[in-house]
Amino acid sequence: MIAKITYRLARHVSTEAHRTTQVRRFLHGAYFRIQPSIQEALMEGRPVVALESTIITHGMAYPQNLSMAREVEKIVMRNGAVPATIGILRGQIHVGLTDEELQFLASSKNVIKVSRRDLPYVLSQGLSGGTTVSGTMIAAHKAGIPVFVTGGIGGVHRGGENTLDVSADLTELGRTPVAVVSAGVKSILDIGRTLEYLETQGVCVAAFGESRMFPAFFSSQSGFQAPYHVQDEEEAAKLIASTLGLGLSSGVLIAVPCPQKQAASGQVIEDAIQQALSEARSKGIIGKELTPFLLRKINELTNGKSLDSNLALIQNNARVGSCIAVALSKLRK
Ligand code: PSU
Ligand code: MN
Repeated sequence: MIAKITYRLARHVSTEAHRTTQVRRFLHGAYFRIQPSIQEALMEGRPVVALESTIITHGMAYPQNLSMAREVEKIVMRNGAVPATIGILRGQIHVGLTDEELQFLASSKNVIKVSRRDLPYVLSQGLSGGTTVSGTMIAAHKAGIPVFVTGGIGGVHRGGENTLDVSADLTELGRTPVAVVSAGVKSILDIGRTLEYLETQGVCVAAFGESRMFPAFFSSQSGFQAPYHVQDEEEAAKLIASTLGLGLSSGVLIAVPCPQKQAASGQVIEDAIQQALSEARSKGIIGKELTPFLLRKINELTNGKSLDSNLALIQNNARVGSCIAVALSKLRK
């Protein structure tokens, strides 16, 4: 009996090994490249933080997008982790970008915003693009990076109960075991329905720090409570470790409230959001163009105030996310 089980196990392991070899071949082949320094860090069990690139290609204008991307990488390094900015160049997913590659993505006008559904087309056509939270989670998971930092994730758009405009970020969180550290979701979205949908998708959502409130990006108060709450990076790391340890296929959302100073400009930005939303409606802007349109418009209407807050938030998330990655790597040793 035991021999039979051992045999089955051995067969399973060897099929697994074969599959792993094949996957590796694929990973290092035409479609996927991990920067050697990042690969090394991963093999040594050092903390790595994944970073997205739609925020660079479609979330902010040049050259602020470039300085933001460079600064965020520096913050990750200063906090003891290795940054892995993820993007697509000429049909190949890159985990880790050189400064030249960052410059290219930041300054190109015709790169694509790439979520899960866009990946096959962009890769097969040899195109370049910025990966959204959804696209970046897929790449981070394939590379073996469990912690990913961004500004805000996509969600259920206002009116989404009729338009069905629900970001692929939410379904990705339901199917890919990566922890996303963000400042919650912007109030350009329907925050209540976004939280409901995350529950349906089986995503464990936790507010980070003192407050139990789910933050709304520019404001630390969304009016909604987060289902769970972690005090510090150690508790956050334990939460991620239990997800990975159980082999759950779903991800975790850690929502970090914005620093107090940024929350002050919250009302100004809230008014701009209302105006941007009504402009998007009257212009008939839908689909993947909607989020970039709203972000651009809000920045214009607030004379760059929203961009300043955006930058401060991302930097804060990068610091918190790196500390979580460091704490997680200690737990796994
Ligand atoms: N929210 C922001 N800034 C951003 C995005 C969202 O405040 O840059 C980007 C992220 O890359 C996110 C994507 O994954 O937009 C979501 O787009 P959509 O709503 O089309 O799913
Ligand atoms: Mn959408």
